[in-house]
Amino acid sequence: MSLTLSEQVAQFERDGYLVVKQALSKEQVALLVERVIAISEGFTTREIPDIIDRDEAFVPLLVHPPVFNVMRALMGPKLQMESVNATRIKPGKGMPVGWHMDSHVYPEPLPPYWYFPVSINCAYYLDDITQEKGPLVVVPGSHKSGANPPEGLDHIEGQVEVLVDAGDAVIFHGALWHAALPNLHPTEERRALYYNHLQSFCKYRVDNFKGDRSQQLRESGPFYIQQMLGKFDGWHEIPADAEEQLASLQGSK
Ligand SMILES: O=C(O)CCC(=O)C(=O)O
Repeated sequence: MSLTLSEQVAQFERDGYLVVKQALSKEQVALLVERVIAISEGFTTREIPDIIDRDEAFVPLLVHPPVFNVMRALMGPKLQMESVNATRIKPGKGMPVGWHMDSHVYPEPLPPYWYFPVSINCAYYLDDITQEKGPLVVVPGSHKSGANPPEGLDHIEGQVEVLVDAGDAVIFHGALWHAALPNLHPTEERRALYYNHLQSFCKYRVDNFKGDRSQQLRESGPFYIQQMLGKFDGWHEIPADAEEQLASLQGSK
């Protein structure tokens, strides 16, 4: 049974993460897998950065309704991207990620408001993520712990492995403790996209979105695409026709 928007928000507030089932259709997954394969040739790193500039197929997910609606309910209308990356982990490569938060590392003791302004990531999984494939592991509620996670990948009391199907998205708070287990599958790849969101007045990692497509969309794209690619400083007005533009953008996919 699917959750209402307010149930999704309540679950996110409690746990620090939320699974959006079937955020992508089978056709969308097939297309995105094809494009991830094409752009990842030559990469040996876990992350393939700045995918907006590598293929236009990644642009519509900037405002993809099943995720964008939740993000706006959580963070408000002045969102932008911090980064948009992909990963493609081939069989035998493993490539785990130890415990971390996506928000910046901060020296302890953490002050009460260290985690504001919040960033919220969305991982779209393009393959079924079984235990063997190396699931995302999270510690529910850790986004409110006011502490940094330990280093490494040791078991943490209460940790949850997030097993998802291809096309599912996982939205998670920038302060949530999380890790990714290695891909131990003998023959199958583990592919995902990461759309990390933050408030439009935050400008860290400004080296992202420097390519021709990003620059052109930021200068003359529809309002929400301009905003998502970091055009504004947060003082900007949201134009009266922004929602109309958004509806036609989302409807035209
Ligand atoms: O690949 C994953 O499941 C999560 C990767 C991760 O830890 C991150 O994007 O911060």
